[in-house]
Amino acid sequence: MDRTGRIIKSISGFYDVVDDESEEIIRTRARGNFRKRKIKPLVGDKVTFDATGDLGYILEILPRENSLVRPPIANIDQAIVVTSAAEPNFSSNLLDKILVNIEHNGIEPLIYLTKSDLLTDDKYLELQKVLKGYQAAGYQIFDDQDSYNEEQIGRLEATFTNKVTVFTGQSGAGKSTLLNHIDKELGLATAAISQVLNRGKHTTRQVSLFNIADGLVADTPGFSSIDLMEITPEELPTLFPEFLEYSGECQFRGCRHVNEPNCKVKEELDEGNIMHSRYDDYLYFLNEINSYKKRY
Ligand SMILES: Nc1nc2c(ncn2[C@@H]2O[C@H](COP(=O)(O)OP(=O)(O)OP(=O)(O)O)[C@@H](O)[C@H]2O)c(=O)[nH]1
Ligand SMILES: [Mg+2]
Ligand SMILES: [Zn+2]
Repeated sequence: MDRTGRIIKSISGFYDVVDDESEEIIRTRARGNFRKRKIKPLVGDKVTFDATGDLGYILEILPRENSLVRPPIANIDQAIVVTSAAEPNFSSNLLDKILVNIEHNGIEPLIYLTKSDLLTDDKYLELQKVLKGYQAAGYQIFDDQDSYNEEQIGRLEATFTNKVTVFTGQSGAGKSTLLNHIDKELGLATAAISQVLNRGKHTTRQVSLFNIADGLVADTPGFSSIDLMEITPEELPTLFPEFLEYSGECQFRGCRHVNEPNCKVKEELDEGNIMHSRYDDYLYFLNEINSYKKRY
């Protein structure tokens, strides 16, 4: 009989699958007809497979709840957006872009600040105020000046239970380092960003899922930029949870909150209840998405 399991790792054409029943890890290949059908198995995929010999074969990929392109992973419940205060410097534009992409896929984002030990106390307090704005917008934040504060790490770990969690964010933000602090046995490779820039490649090269705190947690390769190719101008305002809170009170249904009269979102912006940096990024992304349309 076919067995079922989940892909936890992909290494040059092979997929390691954990059997749902025995919890045994079996190395498999994808059936030849996947390529013909242009289907590529992803880490996180639930599959049926057959393993009579040394090597198993993935027979079928079960329907995906969701999937991300960057990082490539499927069936995720929540994303920890690892955001560095320095090296690389904090960028609200990049953070907002990452959040919009995650929201687009119906995944819950949490924001975890790293490297604020490299800031002066004044700069840290300034950044903390910005992050409190994200908290008010509806995001859970982890912003201790010591990224590895035990109480905070415990609070993060408690969110992993019975979920699939992906660590994502810029290359060098500290995803693998944070995971090594959570589970001392992982021993994931990490590197200072000066070395990464010299080598011109990312330290983590593949997506892998680990068992932590009764959940599955993925380390992934970071990125330096992402795009908004999959998002339409109509969808964009719905990916800012704090806009959604007020958009029902805009005069026009489908209000884009740009130049429309009696726009509640713009009123709340003027009242200081919506962050200017988030609204500015919204306009910036809207412009970017409209410019893709012109090109294609
Ligand atoms: N001072 C300080 N350094 C940190 C902190 N977190 C990570 N680092 C350092 O930042 C560098 C990059 O960390 P990594 O964990 O390799 O970053 P990554 O996000 O996994 O990077 P990729 O795998 O390329 O995506 C390492 O030298 C870490 O020691 C922090 O909170 N404070
Ligand atoms: Mg890494
Ligand atoms: Zn509006």
